[in-house]
Amino acid sequence: MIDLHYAPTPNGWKISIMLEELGLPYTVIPVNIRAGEQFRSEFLAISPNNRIPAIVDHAPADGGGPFSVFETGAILIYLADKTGRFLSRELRARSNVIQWVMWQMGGLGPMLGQHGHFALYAAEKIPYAIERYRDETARLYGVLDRQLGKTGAYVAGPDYSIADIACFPWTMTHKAQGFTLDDYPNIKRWYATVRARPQVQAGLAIGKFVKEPFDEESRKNMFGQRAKELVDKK
Ligand SMILES: N[C@@H](CCC(=O)N[C@@H](CS)C(=O)NCC(=O)O)C(=O)O
Repeated sequence: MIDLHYAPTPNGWKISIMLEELGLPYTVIPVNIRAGEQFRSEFLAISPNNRIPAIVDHAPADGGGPFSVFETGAILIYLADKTGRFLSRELRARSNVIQWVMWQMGGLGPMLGQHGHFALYAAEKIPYAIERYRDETARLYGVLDRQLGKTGAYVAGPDYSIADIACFPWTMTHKAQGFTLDDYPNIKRWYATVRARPQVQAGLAIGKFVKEPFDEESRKNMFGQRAKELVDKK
């Protein structure tokens, strides 16, 4: 059994989608990040960066005790290795998938996250920051569109992989962030294919429960973090 410490956000959905794709039994443990539950010491013990999602595998392949994993890229690779699915064992195909997972982790996720922050959430609208991250988002969409044009199928090649699972939930934010997929025909084709997968739909349906109003308290919990306060705030 796997515990999924989770909130319904693009990073959370990567792992709920992966677990649905794999058909592994799992228990959802909600972490209300708007209420500051990511600072609880029990959660920090498995996710020291105070971010969701994280998993605890109670039956790891080495037969040892429960094993926890944080960071979605690491969780996707761990689950793929555990099951032998969505990540080839062949040298080049495996490296291609990992390259695009890293691209998502270091580029697509953080840049779209910052664009969302400055364009949609920040109380003070700073034109330089909005423009900087909007340009970077557009550049990254261009990179993804060219790659999908090259493969003609999925992000890292002909097969659906953890690279698709990593990228898809972030591209779901395109409308809210003021982008249209009409400008990116290869992403548009891929997006429709991935979204139609029943396992993706099932993953996205997990945990609508934790959506709560985004109020001043949420703003403080999520945007007022300073290094020393992180440990055991709650
Ligand atoms: N690089 C991390 C990012 C995770 C992340 O940013 N999670 C957000 C939700 S999408 C979060 O937990 N935010 C809580 C906070 O900002 O305190 C990963 O891929 O796991």
